[in-house]
Amino acid sequence: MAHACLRRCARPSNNRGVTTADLPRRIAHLDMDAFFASVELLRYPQLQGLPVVIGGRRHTPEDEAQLIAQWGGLENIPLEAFDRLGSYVGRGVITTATYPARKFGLGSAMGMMKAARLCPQAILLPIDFARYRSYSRQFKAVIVSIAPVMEDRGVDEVYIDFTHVPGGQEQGGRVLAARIQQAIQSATGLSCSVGVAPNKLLAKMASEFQKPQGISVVYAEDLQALIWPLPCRKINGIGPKAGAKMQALGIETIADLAARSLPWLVQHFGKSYGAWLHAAAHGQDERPVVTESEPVSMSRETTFVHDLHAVQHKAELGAVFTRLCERVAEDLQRKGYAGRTIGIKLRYANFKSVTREITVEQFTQEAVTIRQIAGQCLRRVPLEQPLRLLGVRVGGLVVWDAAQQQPRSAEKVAIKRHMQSRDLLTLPLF
Ligand code: TTP
Ligand code: MG
Ligand code: MG
Repeated sequence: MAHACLRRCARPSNNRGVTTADLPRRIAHLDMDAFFASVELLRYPQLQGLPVVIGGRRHTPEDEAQLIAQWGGLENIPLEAFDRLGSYVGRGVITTATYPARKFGLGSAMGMMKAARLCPQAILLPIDFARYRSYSRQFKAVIVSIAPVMEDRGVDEVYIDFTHVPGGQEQGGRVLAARIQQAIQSATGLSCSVGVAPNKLLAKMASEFQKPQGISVVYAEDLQALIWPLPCRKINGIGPKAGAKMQALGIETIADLAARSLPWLVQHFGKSYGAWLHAAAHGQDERPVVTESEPVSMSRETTFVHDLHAVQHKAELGAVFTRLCERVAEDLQRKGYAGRTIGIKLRYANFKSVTREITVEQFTQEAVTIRQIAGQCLRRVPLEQPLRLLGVRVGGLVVWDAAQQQPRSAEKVAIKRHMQSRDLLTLPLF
């Protein structure tokens, strides 16, 4: 099984702090409501309003085909025919639960056996990641068609810079938030919650205030009334460990944290985390919304059907190796990149992995050059043991001007990015 991999690094938009037009910065955090479960309910509308959890098995196309053949459509499956949590035996955890299931105390990451004790009648649906990813792409495409400065934060959430978007300043951003909410609802049938605030930190907290289907607007002057009463753990960046330490130090709420001096926080939490805690407790966060990412490396790897030995299967391995280099070169050329750090990855039959890389003077996107340098890497690893996986990677990428055989100028890169983002806007949603 061969697959391609693209590693990316973030590139910030240039909207930092107050903008050139002196509009106050308005940043939204949008998070889908009970995401995996809501996507499932689109195909099983008969489960609306019921406690439903997603977890355990994987949904397969074969299962689905069989159910459709049996019932003439997924929407026709009677409630009695669905699996119930009470009959689950195993070590699986819940990915998410519908809001009716949350009334029983069910939620993400809870063991299913424990959840079954709390709500045995809850309906249990298998997981279908491909479908959630597809809906994830759809709702994000809706957002960028309305507000183009969007930062992808995972399968069901994004930050959006509202500052310069029509409606983004009206009622603190509520008008634009409602427009986006409706557009997502009509394109996908899914609901979401939005928080709008002066920065990402506060927006992230605000999006949780009125879930599901909520819009919460926070202004800088709301800090004391809306943010300070919350427990410290509500700050994205204060995890279980830091939270426990704070509790031991008598700090429960964000107000308690804000009451501590900067030197005190630095003394107890270290220089950089202490300083960050101080700023966060005072609602300060200058992070820009990161709209695009540039790949830092591209790679191809393959897991062999049977383990291969370097001597015994020399010809076969060599052919696979060359093919991997060609595939990486094709990826680079198609996407317009070149790199000068060439690396390999091997996994032995005992699952131990090794990597080697060599950085050369000249950037390349040519299969022959990649093959030659990757070959040098290969000579630097032990090859006594049989191999189960082989991979080739090109890193240290730059946007490459193939005609001039040199990296593109910053200006041309900016234009290329602009064209790419325009393409995104014209993509069909489905
Ligand atoms: P969340 O946004 O945390 O949760 P949610 O969308 O289900 O519910 P809410 O309305 O509170 O936002 O996570 C998004 C999806 O990520 C969620 O539907 C399932 C998945 N997920 C897991 O698989 N495991 C987890 O522990 C969490 C937190 C989420
Ligand atoms: Mg969510
Ligand atoms: Mg989320």
